[in-house]
Amino acid sequence: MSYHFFETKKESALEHLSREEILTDFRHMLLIRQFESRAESAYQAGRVGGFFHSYAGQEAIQTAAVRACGLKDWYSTTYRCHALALLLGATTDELMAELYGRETGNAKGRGGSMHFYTESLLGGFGIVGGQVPIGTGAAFTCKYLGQKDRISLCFMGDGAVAQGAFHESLNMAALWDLPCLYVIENNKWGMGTAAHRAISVSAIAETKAVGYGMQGYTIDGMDYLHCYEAFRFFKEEIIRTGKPILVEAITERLKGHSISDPALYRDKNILATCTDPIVAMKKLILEKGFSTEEEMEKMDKELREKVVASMKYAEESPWPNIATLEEGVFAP
Ligand SMILES: Cc1ncc(C[n+]2csc(CCOP(=O)(O)OP(=O)(O)O)c2C)c(N)n1
Repeated sequence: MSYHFFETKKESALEHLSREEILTDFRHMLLIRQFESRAESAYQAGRVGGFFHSYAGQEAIQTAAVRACGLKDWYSTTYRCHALALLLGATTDELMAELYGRETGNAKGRGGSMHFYTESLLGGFGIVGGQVPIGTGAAFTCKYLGQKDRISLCFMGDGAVAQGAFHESLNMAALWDLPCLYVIENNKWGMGTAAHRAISVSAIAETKAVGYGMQGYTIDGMDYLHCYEAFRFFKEEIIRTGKPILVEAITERLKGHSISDPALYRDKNILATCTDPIVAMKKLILEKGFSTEEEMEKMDKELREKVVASMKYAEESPWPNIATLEEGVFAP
């Protein structure tokens, strides 16, 4: 399928981003990939339980969004939440310990892989579309408190747009002029169902936005510079107009839906030929002379060691005291 992407200029992104910022974001992307692959191996070794959804392949989107919008906005996302938590300041120690179900974990071992949070990340959500009303509420807060330079970024998968909560939230956000940036990360699959078999329209954001009286855009989620420029523009637009925006970021998940999914329904040739955002970023850095192959390999090795050290930290951390099991959790 061919997409009509929002137009951005690479040169313009390079004018706004310093060498240090690009290298920092490359480092973030490598850290996310290392975290996902080491955590996956811990899962397979029986050290991690529950669900586990890897963000591998989608790194450029949230890395660029956080770079363009900053740490002060509100963020919400799906159960595929490891990357956003890392980008918003959670440590590899606390996240790995959370996966291991330990007291030192990000949610004291209560949430596991799908429920990471930070001061500005309102959580990963296990219910498809569950975070959309939450992200909308965060945008309402910004407006209610008169925080004119603050927006809410709400990430979701393509599967969420068929949910009632999506419709009600977007209608309300448009009606009340709420500063919300809704980002559909279209990795082309909702579990094992191809998006085109579940969603009645293509160009999801552009088509659906019209029905809410919003602006809708499609972006290439595999291209960091393009994503950065696009997110910079979206935030500026939301602040300028006070109105929400709906975006579809076309991407590819490099793994199955979750760790237990071997993705046998998927054509392996597509994966073999699709862009890896990290490889693309490496190419850009080499082209610009921002770093060398050796330096980048060294960076990757350091990050691997950092994540491996976090596995040791998690392993050695205490289990939650059984007497506190009901503390900090909500169950009706
Ligand atoms: C309301 C609800 N229905 C069904 C599920 C089971 N479920 C979990 S993930 C998923 C697919 C969602 O796909 P998508 O929104 O495209 O996100 P992706 O996993 O591809 O990032 C489904 C159906 C759920 N968690 N919540």
